[in-house]
Amino acid sequence: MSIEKITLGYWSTKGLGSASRQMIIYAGAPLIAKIYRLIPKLENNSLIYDGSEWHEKDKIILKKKNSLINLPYLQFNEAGKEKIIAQSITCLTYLGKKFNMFGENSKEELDCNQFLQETVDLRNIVTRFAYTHFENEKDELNEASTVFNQVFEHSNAGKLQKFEHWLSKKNNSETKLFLIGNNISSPDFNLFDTLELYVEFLKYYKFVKNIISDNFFEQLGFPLVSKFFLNFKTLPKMQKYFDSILYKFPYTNKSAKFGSGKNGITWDHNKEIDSTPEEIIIE
Ligand SMILES: N[C@@H](CCC(=O)N[C@@H](CS)C(=O)NCC(=O)O)C(=O)O
Repeated sequence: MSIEKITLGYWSTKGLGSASRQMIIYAGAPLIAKIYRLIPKLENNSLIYDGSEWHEKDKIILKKKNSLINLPYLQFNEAGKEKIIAQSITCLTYLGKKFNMFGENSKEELDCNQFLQETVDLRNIVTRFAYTHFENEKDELNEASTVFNQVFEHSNAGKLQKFEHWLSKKNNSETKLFLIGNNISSPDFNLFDTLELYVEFLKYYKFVKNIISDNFFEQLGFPLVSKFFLNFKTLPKMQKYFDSILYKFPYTNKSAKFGSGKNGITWDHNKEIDSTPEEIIIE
């Protein structure tokens, strides 16, 4: 019996679609990545971002099937019926349950839910910053320092110390390190994807001295988060994603100040054209 294809619709960026794309590929299910582009355009001498590839086409059609339609969305067949769901965390929960990557019992399932929300909080701090356009560089660097402190400070107020503390309570003799139990689950993908965005941030704003080595989180005093991150990169089933064009996508969309272009820089609409295809199939 062939495995059903799963469609994941999202912009031509990693953003909120990336962790779901990774999960589908990891599970070995055929992925149809529907891609919508946000096109920067000059209108009356000011820059606007045209999202009509989504807003004026598929969104109108899919809204008839799901009033809550948004990006990302998942479209799949279940028991012969077509289903469409929106909300990134609902997509990750659905995929986790479908692929047995949502904990082994009810306690672990609750932990998966907690960690999905915790990873949302972690991601939101840098995303809010990324989409802010500052008056000047000084303001940008000040705010980057605030983000850095909020995430990396070691007091109980810091966001990342929660993950380090949680991992320190686990039995770390296992060579593989996951958030919940001994097996991979949905929040692992969301944490990994968010950590990659922070790596880009740390390098771009020079918060880490050694950018050659991959152990950024260890350099900042989070050895177990670092172990989790480095371990995730070596997982054999992740390699297909790393080899794909999806992994090369920028983190944020064209309208973002940080991460919309290569290596954290802002997308340069004068020089660059987004030629991402409408559909990327990974089988
Ligand atoms: N809470 C939602 C947020 C979704 C959202 O804000 N999507 C943005 C991209 S990150 C979008 O452009 N949506 C398309 C739309 O509003 O139609 C989720 O987690 O999926």
